[in-house]
Amino acid sequence: MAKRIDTTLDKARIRRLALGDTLVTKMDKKIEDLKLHSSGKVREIYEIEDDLLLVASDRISIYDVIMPTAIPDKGKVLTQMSNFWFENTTDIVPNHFISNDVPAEVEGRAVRVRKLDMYPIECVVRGYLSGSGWKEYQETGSVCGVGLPEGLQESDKLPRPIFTPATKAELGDHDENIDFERAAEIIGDRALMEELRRVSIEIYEFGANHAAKSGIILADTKFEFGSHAGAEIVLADEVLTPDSSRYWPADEYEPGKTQPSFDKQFVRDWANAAGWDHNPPAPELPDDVVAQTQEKYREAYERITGKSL
Ligand code: Q0T
Repeated sequence: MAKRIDTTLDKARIRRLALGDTLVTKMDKKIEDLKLHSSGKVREIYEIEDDLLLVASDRISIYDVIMPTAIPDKGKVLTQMSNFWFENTTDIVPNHFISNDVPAEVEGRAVRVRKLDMYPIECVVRGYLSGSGWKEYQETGSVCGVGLPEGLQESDKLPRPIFTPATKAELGDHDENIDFERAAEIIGDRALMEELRRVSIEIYEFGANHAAKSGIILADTKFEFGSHAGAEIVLADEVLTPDSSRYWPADEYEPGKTQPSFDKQFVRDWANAAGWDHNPPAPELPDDVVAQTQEKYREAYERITGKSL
């Protein structure tokens, strides 16, 4: 009788073979041991090995000022919403997402991403006329060199989404709207700029169509792109979150005026009623405004992703 090979595997070995050793190794790094790469008003970027760690805080900014009171779970909601859009737009463009394997203290509100050479342009897409777009339209009849029909009102839906690039301002400054030709000069490659415009509009349309199914208007949004050795266009930053986009409740949409923000309206209304002049320091938020705002972020997350937080 031939000698039989022992094929008995213990449970631990089966698990290792199925998952791979690296996948079962838990991240043991601490944020305090990482080098800070850069920081914004509401998030930080750290270096981690050859990659970056994007960490979203629970801080909220209103009228470009950071409030002294945090909104619990906001960082987690924005990170998980961005991850949802990354997962669902890979047919349109590759992105910088690597994994959710992050230090325990920032679990859920951080993402490990591939380090890219960033293009120094904000790729803004607008489906509705709001903010600096509405301001520019009233002054010139166009936005970033894109001509628009006469007689549009504030918050009107545009005939089709438009690409309105901007230059990245230093922290505390406002981004400057530029036309397509200026953006192409900055990038140094017109064909590449045309592709960034095409991809930006396609992601926006995908996001806006998806959001519309759950009663949310994605009025406009800002994308950032970079490149690496194997890919000329890689989607970076956070994608289609309420911090990088205007989210409006569709059932309250009423063109001809400024629309309420899906997520930040309780904070704005309370701060204005409190008489705040929008200059720092901002006032501490009362508990009920924090709770209502926390609930709006949770609701946006659930309506967009179909998952519960
Ligand atoms: C970046 C290389 O200003 C920013 O963040 C402030 C907190 C935006 N930013 C993005 C990068 C990214 C990303 N995302 C990347 N994948 N690779 N740089 C740097 N600043």
